[in-house]
Amino acid sequence: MLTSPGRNYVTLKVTTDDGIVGWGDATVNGRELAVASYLRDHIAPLLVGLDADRIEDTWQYLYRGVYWRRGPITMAAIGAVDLALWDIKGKALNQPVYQLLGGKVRDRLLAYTHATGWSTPELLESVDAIRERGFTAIRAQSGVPGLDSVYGVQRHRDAYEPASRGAKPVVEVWDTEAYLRHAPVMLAEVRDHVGPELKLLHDAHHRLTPIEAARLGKELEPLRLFWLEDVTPAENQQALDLVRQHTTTPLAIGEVFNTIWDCKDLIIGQKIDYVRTCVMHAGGISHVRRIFDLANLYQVKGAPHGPSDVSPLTMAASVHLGISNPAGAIQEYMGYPREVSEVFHVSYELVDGYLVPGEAPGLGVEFDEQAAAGFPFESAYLPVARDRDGSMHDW
Ligand code: GCO
Ligand code: MG
Repeated sequence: MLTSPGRNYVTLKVTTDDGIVGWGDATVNGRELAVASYLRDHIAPLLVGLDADRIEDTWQYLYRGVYWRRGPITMAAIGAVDLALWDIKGKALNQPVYQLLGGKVRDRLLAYTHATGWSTPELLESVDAIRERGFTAIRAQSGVPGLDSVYGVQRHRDAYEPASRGAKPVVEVWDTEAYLRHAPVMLAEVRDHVGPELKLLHDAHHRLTPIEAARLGKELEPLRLFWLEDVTPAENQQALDLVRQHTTTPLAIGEVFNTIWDCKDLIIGQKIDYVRTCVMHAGGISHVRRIFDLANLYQVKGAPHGPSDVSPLTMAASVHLGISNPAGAIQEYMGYPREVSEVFHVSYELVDGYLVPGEAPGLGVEFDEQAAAGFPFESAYLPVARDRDGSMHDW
């Protein structure tokens, strides 16, 4: 089902013969209809008659049994089925999913959220407000002098949403040099303001070349960032060799990856410190726990993507995995538009900057179909970025 409580979500409902309902998230921001069609037209007919108990076999059937493997749409669709089947198994056994994954290895899962301000004073205000909510890990993003729009910040607004409604993507103008002049100064002011203890994160959103990324990482070393995220476009993994040669700033990458094959070389080669693969976008709990287990061998930590554009069902799955897997280090918790809580009733909780899964059976998130119908889907896109000369840049 497609619904738009403040932003678009795709939700999968799986019902067993004995009436147990499992919910899965299948949201791919700006490509919602493609994944909805993949589920409705290509997966739903295959699920009829399968045994809902056989989560792993269903995963293998939908992944290995299909010639055209991988990719964001396919893997999100498989992820949605996987989430729904874990939800069903938990409900059938009357246990929260983290128990089925082996129980807790930590009492609570560290969370970080986004501070955003167009100017540095606005950003510092946002940082202070977030600290007051108890967070000890914060991602800081600001505007860049000379640019009208920048990833992670909304001018004249204190909330940020990456997608905007409309039939076409908004075009943003990007200037890497302006960003590289400003980001170190802005982050130094944040570090000065918060002192040494706060875990400070920053996202470069795939925009830099390897040498630009190396320079930024080196310049930021004195600020002791918790991590610097997505410095270069994720496809070119060799870029990280060069970045690593020049900086000890910890690197996080992986929100656009969708299988273990996308991150195994980075993990084994120890080219990253945090793997950010999203629990739903990479085939669900059944697959991402394998990524976590591989990462754990190499002291790489799991830090799943958790923006507002994956639904609370994915957030819950991340919390169940993170609390029960040794690799689970930190969870992104961007937060949701207000209306989301009318549609998704969650049992996980955010307490003093940490997430806890709650004891409801399954994933612990109920989807209110009636409420969802009150928020019809509206086409929305992520922006695109162009350089000052008009050529496309990585957004
Ligand atoms: C993050 C991400 C997101 C993405 C968004 C795209 O670190 O949370 O970079 O903000 O831009 O998920 O849909
Ligand atoms: Mg990111």
